[in-house]
Amino acid sequence: MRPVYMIRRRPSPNTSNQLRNRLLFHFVVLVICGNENKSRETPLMARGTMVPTLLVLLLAIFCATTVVHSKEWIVGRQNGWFFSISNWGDDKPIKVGDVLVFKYKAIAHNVVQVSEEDYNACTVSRPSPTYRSGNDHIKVTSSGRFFFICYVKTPLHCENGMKIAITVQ
Ligand SMILES: [Cu+2]
Repeated sequence: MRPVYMIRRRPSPNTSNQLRNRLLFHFVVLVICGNENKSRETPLMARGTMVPTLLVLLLAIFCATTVVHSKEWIVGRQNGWFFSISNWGDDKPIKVGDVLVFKYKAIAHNVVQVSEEDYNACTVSRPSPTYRSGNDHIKVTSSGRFFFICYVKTPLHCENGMKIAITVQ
């Protein structure tokens, strides 16, 4: 960046006060309004838009960071939501804000969020959130233990390990 002021002559003593006042005045103007020279060099970046632009950039970075922090977990192994996966979640550091993704053949299975008792008994004893799309995205909004089973009965899939208990940190 070019220096704002170029003093070519050594000022004489009687003009030094005047010069100092001019410098002070211009310094104050620059602090309040931004760098005049710079705004002339970049006409698109009008004087006074620098601060709002920086704020928007910081906000965008903040939002991007927030998005990066939440993670999608595809529940199960290579077949997704399937039999014999009940220990899949044991070592997963699933956090509040993460998304559980249940992928399966919608005509063959479903996902029911149940209580711990129903999970252990492989039953649905009360109205429970039920997902059937075959590509269910369930966002975790609080910490604790969450229980899901497949409640399709030909034979009962839950009893063949199509059930999962997930601990959210
Ligand atoms: Cu099933």
